[in-house]
Amino acid sequence: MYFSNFMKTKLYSPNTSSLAYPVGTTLDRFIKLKQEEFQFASGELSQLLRDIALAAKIVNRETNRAGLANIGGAFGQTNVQGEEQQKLDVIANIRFTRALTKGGEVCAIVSEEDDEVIDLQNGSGKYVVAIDPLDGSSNIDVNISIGTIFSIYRRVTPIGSPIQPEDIMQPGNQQVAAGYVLYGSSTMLVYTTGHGVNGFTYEPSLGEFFLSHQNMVAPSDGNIYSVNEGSYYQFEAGLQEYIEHCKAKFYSARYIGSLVADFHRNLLKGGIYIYPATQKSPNGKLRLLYEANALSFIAEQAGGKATDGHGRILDIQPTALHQRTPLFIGSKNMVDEAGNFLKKNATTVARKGVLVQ
Ligand code: FDP
Repeated sequence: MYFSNFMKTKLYSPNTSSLAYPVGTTLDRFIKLKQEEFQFASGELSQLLRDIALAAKIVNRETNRAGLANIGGAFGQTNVQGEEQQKLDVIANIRFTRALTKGGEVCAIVSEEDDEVIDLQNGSGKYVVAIDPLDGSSNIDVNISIGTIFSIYRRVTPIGSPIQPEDIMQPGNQQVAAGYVLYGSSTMLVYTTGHGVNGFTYEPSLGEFFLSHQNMVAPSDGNIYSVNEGSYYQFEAGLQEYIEHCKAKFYSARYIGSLVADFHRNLLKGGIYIYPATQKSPNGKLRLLYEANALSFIAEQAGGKATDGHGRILDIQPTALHQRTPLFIGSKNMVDEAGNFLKKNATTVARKGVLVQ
């Protein structure tokens, strides 16, 4: 009896999906195995993903010691090489730009930290990267999770010719890969190449990302809503109604104020993240090219949804480099429901009557 119970609990039951990529699969190996699945893949995208992972490890290291650097008073001063010590978001920008430049696969970078496109003058680079090197930067000083968000596009003009606006201003539905790094209680890299979403957890003592979340799937429903309710009176009527609806259903309010962290939690647990149009920011706050597009691609690949409250984020044709967009993202049914509230109340005046579109 004891033996058979023991056997019941201890018997190894093979999980066929995890057999393909067993525990212990490093990001490098995973990328290589995936590359072999695509006919004619040249390996450049794989190398580009590795470059990003390498920069992420360095930023992870810098993030972990940022507090100490502050205590030591080194920040804002010069280091031994006489270089100015810089804030973490600037450091992250330098790390990623350097990795992407040296890698050789990229011809241009759009970064939150740079006003203009960085033209790498790389005749052989066929990819364009849009990146927010360190998102949620207002959380750095208080030890709360922050992230990196990236989108990868194939340039549309011939390789070797000068970069053109159409190489840069591509809608999100043209992304060939996108991902984020979450510097949280553990550091994770999550990415998609349009064939599902996979997550890797960083093992600092080994210096490797290991596959930990294979084929991530966003629950189609959830009970978490994430929005800065401090701006409630600046929201349009439909959104105010939707928030009341969330409360009436006893949903949990969870808002870190760090997009990657809020998005990641809702992706795993089911929920909706909203950064809407407000009176202060009529186009929302988040940037289309290097925040909304990447996370929307991931959300859709995981079975979730992303809109600007009305239409699909990935179909927005960008018109400006640092363009903003409202963002409703997460569990599909929740995003649909929020959209229905907006539609239904489009003509209703918001409580306190501040924002009517
Ligand atoms: P931050 O300004 O700290 O960089 O991307 C901008 C962002 O953070 C998001 O990460 C975050 O979700 C949002 O802004 C928070 O904005 P509010 O303070 O207006 O809620």
